[in-house]
Amino acid sequence: MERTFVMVKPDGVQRGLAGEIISRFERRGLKLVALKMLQIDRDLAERHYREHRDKPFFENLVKYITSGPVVAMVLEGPNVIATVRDMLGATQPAKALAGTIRGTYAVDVGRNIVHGSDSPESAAREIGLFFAESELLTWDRALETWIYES
Ligand code: D4T
Repeated sequence: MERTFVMVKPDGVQRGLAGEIISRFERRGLKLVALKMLQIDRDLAERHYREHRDKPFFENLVKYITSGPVVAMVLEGPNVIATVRDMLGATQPAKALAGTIRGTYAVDVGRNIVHGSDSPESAAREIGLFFAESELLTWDRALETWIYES
């Protein structure tokens, strides 16, 4: 069973879109196994975005992601990493397909409202950065057989 890390960024929270974004995942049939609100400090931001530390946009990225509360979550299901990435739309919102989250709510790469892990390795790393093992819940969903055939 695959897990992915998803985060409504400060602009998504400020714009009152956290509920709408979580709701999209729920309505799709994806299973929430962890959820919390927090404010990211500089140390966590630098660790989360370590692959971008030498990029020209890094400083602005850290400022942005630490600028207000975020809503972090873990979703679980078969192929959930790719499914979430498709639902988010392209990193550059101008290229995001209409109907995706970024294609519906965002226009600027520096304000692209939501993050989703891009690989199993990133997902494991990011989940570990934001959640303790005890915060990841194992629970039986009553609707499971109406969402997945087997
Ligand atoms: P995140 O990680 O925020 O979900 O974005 P993606 O996974 O979709 O894309 P990414 O890692 O390539 O970019 C991380 C983050 O940096 C911002 N960014 C990116 C930026 O401000 N300017 C840029 O030119 C790029 C490429 C947006 C997302």
